[in-house]
Amino acid sequence: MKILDIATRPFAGQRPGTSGLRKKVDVFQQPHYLENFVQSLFDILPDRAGQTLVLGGDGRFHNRVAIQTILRMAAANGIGKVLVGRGGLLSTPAVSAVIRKRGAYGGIILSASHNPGGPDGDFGIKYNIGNGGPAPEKVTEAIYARTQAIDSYRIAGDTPDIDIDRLGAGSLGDMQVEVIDPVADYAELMQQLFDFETMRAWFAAGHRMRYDAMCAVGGPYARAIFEGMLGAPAGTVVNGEPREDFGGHHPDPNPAHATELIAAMSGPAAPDFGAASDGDADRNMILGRDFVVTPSDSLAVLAANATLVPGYKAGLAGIARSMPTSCAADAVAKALGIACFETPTGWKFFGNLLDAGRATLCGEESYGTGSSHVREKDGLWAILFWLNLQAATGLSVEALVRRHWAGFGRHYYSRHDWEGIATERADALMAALRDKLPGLSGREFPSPDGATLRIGSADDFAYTDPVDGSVSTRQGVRLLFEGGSRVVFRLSGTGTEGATLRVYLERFEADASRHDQPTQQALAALIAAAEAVAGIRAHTGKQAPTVIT
Ligand code: VG1
Ligand code: CO
Repeated sequence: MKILDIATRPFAGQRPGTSGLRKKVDVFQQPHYLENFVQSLFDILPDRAGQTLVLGGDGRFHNRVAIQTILRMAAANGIGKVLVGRGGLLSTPAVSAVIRKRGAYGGIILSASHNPGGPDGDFGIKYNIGNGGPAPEKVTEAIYARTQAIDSYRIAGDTPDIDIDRLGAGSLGDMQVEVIDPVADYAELMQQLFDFETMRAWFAAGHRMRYDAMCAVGGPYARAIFEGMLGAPAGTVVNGEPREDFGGHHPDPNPAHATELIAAMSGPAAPDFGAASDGDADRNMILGRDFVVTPSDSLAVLAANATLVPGYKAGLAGIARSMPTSCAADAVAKALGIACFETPTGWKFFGNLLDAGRATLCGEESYGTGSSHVREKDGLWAILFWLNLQAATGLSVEALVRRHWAGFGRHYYSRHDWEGIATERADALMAALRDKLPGLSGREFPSPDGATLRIGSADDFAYTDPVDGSVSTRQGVRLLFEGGSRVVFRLSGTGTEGATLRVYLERFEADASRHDQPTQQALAALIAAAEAVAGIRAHTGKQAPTVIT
């Protein structure tokens, strides 16, 4: 086996964002680009020799090519064994589950998550560590630093492609390659957590569900679990075949992009339960008939009812949510007498809390929910949790949420995304906001119900990890209003075109007679206050948000 040393300076050189390195496919197709990132990763793993890695992706365009390259590089870098998902497929939560179950050293996931795929779409790569979770900042920073300095990489030359479509063991030089069933370990874990009998009975009694895989990697998992193990009728899973371009879908499970599912869930003939997941199946959207659940509410409802599910019947150690996620979960934690942690955006910040046993459930407003069963957010897991709750209580999705609001109050919530802003303009907006921070507390805004909306305090969120003490600053500008309303501004770290400004809006309403307002109307005064403070239109030159969820 020949080791090629390429002497040209490669150029990954891009700071990994919220979740790994994400770029347009043609950027990844440049000579040495992927190789630079992968060699930089191997270089910062000094004890990699002989170790086992897990490798798979969401099946998007370039997945198969990248897998062969990574296998050759792993062999040349002394990796002992690679477990590859058949067809190159593994969802993000499945990688996490496989790493943990098999005691692997780490894993490489090929995905740009909910970003569109295909030759003109996006590609991405992320590294997970031995606990099954995303590499923490010190690891991603080390990879980045290494990409700036390396001038060669190691790759096994002259080897035929590994057949990744057939299960079983093989080798590449001295390295073992085992092609594994992408679903088996994951499905087994789900059976340990949820009451499959009760859920089977729910389907047998005639209840109906529609799960939209959006032509992404969730399909094979959903087919095996819902239609296979739980006896849901064939056709419960739609768009279930993973496609390289996601069938032209934007595999982002939210009301703006999953329009087909929203339509199918409306009207008296709609199924009882609707759900979708994203490109790499770590996100989830939950729907009832004519009813959409916000991700922040979803986390709170799961937490409040967790003991109905076998895997959580002993109760929760704590809850963790990302800072922009609504405070609905905090209300549940308070009632349960457990801690609620507030972390920066990105799943990697939950890892230490989960490892230390201080949090059991975690969630983000961006359609991400998960628990201590793996170290990633987990789309199918969240959907099974909701299914288990419906089957155990006999209540519909809407009834579960309404009962929750009646008990805990309602946190109206929305996120406004302003996409495709010129980077300098977005940076200028954030810089201006940060400059204004000291003068913001006490500022008042009109509110339609006559009560004045008043900023109690404003800051730029900083987080000190309660487990290892590491500090992350500049995680989003927060306007904290008296009475609990909040507006948060931050720039996306996952986009590939210009900048995206995310504006997160939240208002608490205790009064049950006021739980039926349209969300945007309930948040109108806050939306106006956000514009008044940040001058979004003037800064961006845009008139309206691109996506409202
Ligand atoms: C977005 C979400 C964040 C999520 C991240 C990765 O990041 O807001 O909550 O953790 O995507 O999710 P950003 O920086 O664009 O706001 V995934 O499904 O893309 O791995
Ligand atoms: Co994702």
